[in-house]
Amino acid sequence: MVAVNSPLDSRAKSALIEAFGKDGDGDGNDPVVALAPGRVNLVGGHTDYNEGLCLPIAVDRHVAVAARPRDDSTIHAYASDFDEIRTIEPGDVPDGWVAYVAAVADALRERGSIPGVELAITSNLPTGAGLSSSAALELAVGRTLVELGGIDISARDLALACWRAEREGVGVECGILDQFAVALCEPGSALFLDCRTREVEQVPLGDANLGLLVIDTGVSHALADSGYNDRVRECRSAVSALSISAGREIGSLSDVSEADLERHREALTPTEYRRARHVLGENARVERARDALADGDFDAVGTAMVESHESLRDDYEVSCDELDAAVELAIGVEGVYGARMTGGGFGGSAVALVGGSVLERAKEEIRSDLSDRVGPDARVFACRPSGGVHLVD
Ligand code: GAF
Repeated sequence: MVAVNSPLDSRAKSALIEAFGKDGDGDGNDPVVALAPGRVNLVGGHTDYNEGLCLPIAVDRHVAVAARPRDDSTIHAYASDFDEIRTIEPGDVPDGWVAYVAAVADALRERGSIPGVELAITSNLPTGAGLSSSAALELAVGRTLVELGGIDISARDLALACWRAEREGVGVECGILDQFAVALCEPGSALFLDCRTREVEQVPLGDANLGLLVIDTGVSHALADSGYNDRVRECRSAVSALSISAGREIGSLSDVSEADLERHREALTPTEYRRARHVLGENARVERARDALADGDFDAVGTAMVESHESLRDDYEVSCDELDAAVELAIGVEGVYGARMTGGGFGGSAVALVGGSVLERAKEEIRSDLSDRVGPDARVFACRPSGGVHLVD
């Protein structure tokens, strides 16, 4: 058994040996180990696939992958959380967690030669909790594969390859938020991401005494099975209707001004109108929150977070009772600047921005009411801003 208290990267190495033996079929060298973080998103929900803006922070919960090469092209993958070994050949389209491994390997084969590998996955990032565990798995696998394949690729291009893998290999029509956050966040900063230009700007948190609390509702979601792809389609149909009404090609909802949206409101169904109103308002909130964060005005960041949650709940309809209750609970606690759902929604987690000096007290206060107000499986934990995917010695 792998000791649960040892560092995650050591656990991944031990899991590799446990699953495949000391040397396995590999070359006897030490394995390559990558750590990829989860993320929270301060503001900018469901804007990424609308070419909009986001403001994520990577957190210090990770997926670790330890891998060593084989002399064939087969991937043997072990997930310690499921205690399961799966074997995949190039081009296979398997189900379950290994679908992410297969899709990333296939996407990277377009960039160079990927050897067969034995790999082990360990994690302290909850899955299905809206903290980007899928992207963390993709990036951790991808980082080890490019290292073993000797492929020269930037973090940004690795993120794009993993994004394509999730869309084409797993069937989620996601935007680039998660893969970019997991690849490009830097310790001590939030990442201002423009999903149209795919340019990023680090927004330093300075020596601000800030804390993050994650409230995992315990209501699990899988994007592929949730209403996520429906929202993507609703936004697409709003764009088509607006293009016809305006008599010009509109690329995305982020191309539309609030005045244009009102002018062409009649061309949209009430649902399309509310989806569009969320996206426009959310982009504006991200800009406000980015400026406020840079100015150290955390009350203003918190206000943008709460407005974001209300818009996701009422206009975008991706929240649920447990997420609403988690946000209500958090914003009632002294020292909490703001809170909102994070991730795709329909379950998962809320994130709260909290003054660092009151973090422990706020966490305990939230914890004491969690099961009554949010649900029996809910839990709260503190996390710190972290850096993006990296190799560990
Ligand atoms: C999920 C998706 F994967 C992201 O692309 C993003 O759309 C997010 O939901 C909502 O902002 O995490």
